[in-house]
Amino acid sequence: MTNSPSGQIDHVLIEDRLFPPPAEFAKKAVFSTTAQYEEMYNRAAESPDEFWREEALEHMHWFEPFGEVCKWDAPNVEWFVGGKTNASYNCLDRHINAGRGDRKAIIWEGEPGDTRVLTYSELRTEVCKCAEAMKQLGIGIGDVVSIYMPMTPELTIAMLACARIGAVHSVIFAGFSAESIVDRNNDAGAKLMITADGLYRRGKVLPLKKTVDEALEKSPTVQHCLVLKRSGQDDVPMTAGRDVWWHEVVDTQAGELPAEPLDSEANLFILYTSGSTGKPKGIRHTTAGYNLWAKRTFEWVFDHREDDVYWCTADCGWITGHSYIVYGPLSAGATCLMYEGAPNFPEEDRFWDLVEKYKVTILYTAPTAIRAFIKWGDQHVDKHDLSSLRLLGSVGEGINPEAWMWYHTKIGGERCPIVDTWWQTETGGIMMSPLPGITATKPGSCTRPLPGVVPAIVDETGKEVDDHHGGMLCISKPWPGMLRGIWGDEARYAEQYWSMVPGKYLTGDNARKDKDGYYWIMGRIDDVINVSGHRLSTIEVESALCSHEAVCEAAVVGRPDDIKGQAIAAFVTIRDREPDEALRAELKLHVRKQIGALAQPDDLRFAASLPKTRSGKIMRRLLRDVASGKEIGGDTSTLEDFTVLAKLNDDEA
Ligand code: 6R9
Repeated sequence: MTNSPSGQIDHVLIEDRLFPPPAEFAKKAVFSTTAQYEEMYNRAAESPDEFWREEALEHMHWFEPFGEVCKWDAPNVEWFVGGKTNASYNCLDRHINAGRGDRKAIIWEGEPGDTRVLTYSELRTEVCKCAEAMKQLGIGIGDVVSIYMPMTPELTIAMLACARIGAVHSVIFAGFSAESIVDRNNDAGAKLMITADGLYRRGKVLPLKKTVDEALEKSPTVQHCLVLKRSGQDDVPMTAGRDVWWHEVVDTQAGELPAEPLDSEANLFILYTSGSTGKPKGIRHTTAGYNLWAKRTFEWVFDHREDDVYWCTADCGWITGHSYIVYGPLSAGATCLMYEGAPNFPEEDRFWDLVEKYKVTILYTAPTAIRAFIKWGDQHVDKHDLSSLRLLGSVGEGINPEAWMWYHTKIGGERCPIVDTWWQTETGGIMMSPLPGITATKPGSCTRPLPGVVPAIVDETGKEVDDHHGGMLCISKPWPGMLRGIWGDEARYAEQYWSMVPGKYLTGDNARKDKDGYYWIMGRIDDVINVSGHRLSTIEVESALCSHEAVCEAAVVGRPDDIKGQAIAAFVTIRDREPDEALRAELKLHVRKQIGALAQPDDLRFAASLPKTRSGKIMRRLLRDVASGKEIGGDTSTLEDFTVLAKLNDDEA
């Protein structure tokens, strides 16, 4: 390991296990030969206009044809210029018109165990009813609708209803506070709010409408509130003239509204994502390019087939829910399981119970969930028959090799490929991932870019760096699913993503590329730790900690140090052991053995849990403040559990 020149990162952890795709899987896969991928990748890179023209014509409905394929004037882009399409049409009518209306679209299970199945035809009827009601409430093209709902079919219905009439949805995760709703409503100028009376979470009912009422006092642009009766409490106050019940205004409609032909670049949705500091930004996605990207990446990465039962465990309040619960799978005509509640209700085996009951074939979840399952113990998994599974996916954070191995053996029975999918709210859909029929996987690597994605790793001056070290990950060419801007703040869009390396999209992540051309995400740029001039990535040190049998989760941050510049502070959660000084010393030594003295944590704290965003990402920014003894600053609106912060301050050992 050498002292790293500016911009480069020292790659320190060696992981060279290789898992070729199972032969049985490869035989029937969408991508079954490497040559097929390479041909497609090269064509997309060399003749993007021709490639995407064919893709768009084959995979979407066009009310009016587009002319130019891609109009690129960095940082502004238009795809499929002048064309008219509709995402709800592509998700519903396209299948129904092709005689596939009786296929199951959504198989839903509520937390209390109630169930509902909707075919594509039934789903369209519900979407039309909701769209008709929204129109009566004065909503039309370009109006923003905030959706704050439990994971019920009506959440998908509301999103598609917006898409049907050209309204722009802004889904707000139904765990956010009234203050967060206010910020988002006001930033977007939302005209309508859709919510429910209550939400089930671990057997309790959270009063959603109460939170919304509080928020609406400070949301002057919102004129109406449409309320779904989900939990059935009696004491839901309805404000006359503003609030209406779903069962009164939606269920009574005819359900036959044709989809509005919308411009390719019509705004489809805004999704707020936390900036590392400052206020959340509304990432803006438009219709045609996003829709095509979600559909094709879904089909490529999840190797989708007619008889699959696909389950993405995300919440629709996260981009993963948008692209891989709603727009991707439904455009592809998939049968999707949707689950409302917590993974540990009534017991820690709920997910495995669902997989067995509905014979799920494709499961897409997040490392944070996988690490929780490991902590809860194998006995919950062992009770169930998981033999229906054929493919597993991961998203949201790097998956530590140990968690990858557990997922592979315990859940996948060593027979299911794992697709570790790297992407962002901003990218609209998956950018790098194994293709399950052809890619030999390495635990912890998202492997290679999908067709249409041209990555570059650069240093702080924008120069491409030696691949084996690491640097900042950029994307060099526009792709159809890319964000079109930040709602109401185009200057911030240009500044944040396009100013540092002109002409290239800056992802904000660090990455390195290995000798096989595989990419390894090394964490956020802001998270790099500089120890005596060596720039270390958080994920590698965390993965070393996680490879110790007592460690469940680890988060590593830098804190100021007079001598080394930065010292390493680690926060770990453990299982099957009591936290004590002996374990602390053992874990520090473990990292030293795995990586080297340089990466040995100076501080190691045991924590009951780590602070995370709602989508399960560890908030290292907060831990940095804790580690350096500072007040916790910045935006904490996306923090999942505030009590975690208090607990982190008193070391438990
Ligand atoms: C889809 C989503 C984006 C950030 C991204 C990166 C991290 C996501 C990852 C991953 C390593 C993966 N991330 N997937 N890191 N490996 N497979 O998560 O979107 O919520 O916007 O987060 O998440 O740091 O930049 P979003």
